[in-house]
Amino acid sequence: MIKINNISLETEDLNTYKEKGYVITSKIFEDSEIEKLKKSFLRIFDNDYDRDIYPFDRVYNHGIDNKLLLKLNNGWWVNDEIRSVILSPKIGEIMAFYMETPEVRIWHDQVVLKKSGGKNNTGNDGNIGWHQDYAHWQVSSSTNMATMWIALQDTFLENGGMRTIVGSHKWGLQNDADTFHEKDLKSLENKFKDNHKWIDEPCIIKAGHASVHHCLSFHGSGPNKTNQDRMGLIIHCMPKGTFYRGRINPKNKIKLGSKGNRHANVPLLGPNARKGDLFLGDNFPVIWPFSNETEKKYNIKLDKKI
Ligand SMILES: O=C(O)CCC(=O)C(=O)O
Ligand SMILES: [Fe+2]
Repeated sequence: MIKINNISLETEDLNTYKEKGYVITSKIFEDSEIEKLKKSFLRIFDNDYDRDIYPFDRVYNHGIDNKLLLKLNNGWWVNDEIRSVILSPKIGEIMAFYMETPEVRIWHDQVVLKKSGGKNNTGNDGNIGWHQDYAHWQVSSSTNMATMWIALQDTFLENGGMRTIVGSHKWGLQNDADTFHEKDLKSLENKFKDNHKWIDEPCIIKAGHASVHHCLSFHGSGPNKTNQDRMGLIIHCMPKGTFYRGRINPKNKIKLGSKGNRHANVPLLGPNARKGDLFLGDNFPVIWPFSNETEKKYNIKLDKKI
């Protein structure tokens, strides 16, 4: 089990989140816990899993020859320490505060490791394109979803830390903004800037702290030019009542590339999934408010307030 600090939730921070579209939290994980999580990351990318289940998504490299970005969705399925973080009511309470909702469920997590590239790394391979998360999640009914990005080391521009476009969550959903996998930040900036103010601000996060960003906030990240890998544990959350919107363009054929209109979470609703179904059940755990059932159901010990 990973121990999680009790942090105080201040109105001032909520106001920052609402105004800028993101906020940096105080220290949630002590260094000892961060070290454990780093080991979990390395084990995951070594295909060393704690459970009989195997990953929801494959471990893959972005691009054809790219070994700079390693990513796995739903690390909580396969790694017990990550499971104890993702399901923790302490995380749930923080996310409930920012989404201003009485209930928080997990959409999915992401285990992301951006390899050290060294100071000569100016290439795009480790980049994550400017995108809006909700553009990838249009099957969901809620644009009030939010993400916690937990830094496992000091994270800043130089090691390819995440950057957000301040205030962009107020622009609404932009066309074709499901561009996480694109690499050319400059051309994406030109595509999305339009008449908006493009205020590119790095999320400077100390190890053990996290950022929380709104699902309509534009964000992306550049090359890691340090000699250390950059690791981030990412928790995407839904507020109370989030449901499946059904096929976005029911008349269109669903193709593998139909990105925002097609999401791997939908098959998790089962073969009878219908428009209006809540993203609920074992695949979408309720992490706030805490229920005594959770530890038994997911066979894990959680750090919780007593
Ligand atoms: O890790 C990054 O640089 C970006 C991650 C991201 O897109 C997210 O947390 O939603
Ligand atoms: Fe994102």
